[in-house]
Amino acid sequence: MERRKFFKKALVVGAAAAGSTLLEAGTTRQPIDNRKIANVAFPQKRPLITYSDRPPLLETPREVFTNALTPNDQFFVRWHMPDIPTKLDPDNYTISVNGLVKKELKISLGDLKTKFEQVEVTAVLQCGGNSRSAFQPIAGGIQWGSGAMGCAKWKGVRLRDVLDEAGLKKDAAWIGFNGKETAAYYETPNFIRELHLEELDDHVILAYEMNGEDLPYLNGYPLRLVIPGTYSDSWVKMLSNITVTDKYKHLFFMDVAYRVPDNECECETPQKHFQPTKPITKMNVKSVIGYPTPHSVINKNSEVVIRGVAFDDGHGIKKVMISIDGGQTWDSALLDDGSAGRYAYRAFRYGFKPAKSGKITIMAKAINRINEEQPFAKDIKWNHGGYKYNGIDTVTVEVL
Ligand SMILES: Nc1nc2c(c(=O)[nH]1)N[C@H]1C(S)=C(S)[C@@H](COP(=O)(O)O)O[C@H]1N2
Ligand SMILES: [Mo]
Repeated sequence: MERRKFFKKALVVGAAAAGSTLLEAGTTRQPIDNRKIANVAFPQKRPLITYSDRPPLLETPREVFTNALTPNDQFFVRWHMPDIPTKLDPDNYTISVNGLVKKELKISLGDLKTKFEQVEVTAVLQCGGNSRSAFQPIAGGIQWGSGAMGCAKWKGVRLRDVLDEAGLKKDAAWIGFNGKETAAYYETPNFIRELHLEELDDHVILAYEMNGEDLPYLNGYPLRLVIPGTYSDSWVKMLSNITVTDKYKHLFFMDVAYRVPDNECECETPQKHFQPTKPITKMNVKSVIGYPTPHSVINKNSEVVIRGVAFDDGHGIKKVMISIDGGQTWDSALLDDGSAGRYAYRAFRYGFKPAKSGKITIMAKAINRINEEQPFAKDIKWNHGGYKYNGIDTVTVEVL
């Protein structure tokens, strides 16, 4: 029971990324829903919105979010380094657990699958920079639309069980997770994230399966960290080692990227950077409309069923409100039964018949069990990294 104390409920994870690096420079702003599906083939992926092919930066198109689970071959992809190891032999793959542990471990995939309890969790994986392109004025980083997210059923073993097997030494406080890929230039740091022991709970798993299949290569085959309720920037993919330390190590991806102002509104002005900053951790409440999209063909007097997904950090979604008149009046959508659990997408639907032709503006606003709700886009608080955008989702579509 002692160790339970380590795994207190609050998850605080860092975020990462974008703010900086080589890959993000030079991205241009494109309006949401008007991006290119590139003709580059990526292994195990159907065509996705492509920001870069090296490293792969692939976004899921909006229409996929009519489903409560995101298919593996349409799941978004984000890597920081251009070189991702390609020769991964599952039979010889091991992760090491070292540092302030009583017994150093080298665990094979086979050991993970047979010597530990197997657990499953359905959870949303969302980049902290998802929907960044909606920030006004433009915020730095990849100009993601709303598809830098997905929801999958993850299977693996509890991180806690693995750490227990190694046995933590008295001063253990931080856990570093290192991905297998290395940087192309020696100035570029490896992708390592650190979490404090107190940020971890029993829901945190080392996952080798996603929606009943091996993890796709680009989503971190053969093993990744899954931290339900938190932004995915710390869900380290293609895990190579777990290192336990007593002190926080200063690392690029912890200290520079994936941070927001450490003030009440987590906001700042484009003119001035607020200090200090803090890592982005728990996800805020959000919804995305999957149908209709701006490209949908909708006929007057036809039965239209608006569909989409809503989620938060695990409090759970209570309600999704829909407006078909640009936010003047609102009505409740029907929600799915919620049986996928509190970290999963809650799918919603709302039927209506457009009575006249012309443009209509459809909006979705999710409200969670502690009555947090999505703000109107005009009330969104701005930050330099363009993190945590959760404005009321809006789709304008032409009725013919
Ligand atoms: N090893 C490794 N893990 C990583 C990253 C990375 O660059 N390398 N990027 C992180 C970020 S910023 C995000 S948003 C998610 C993306 O996960 P996905 O590609 O499976 O969608 O992986 C995280 N884990
Ligand atoms: Mo990310």
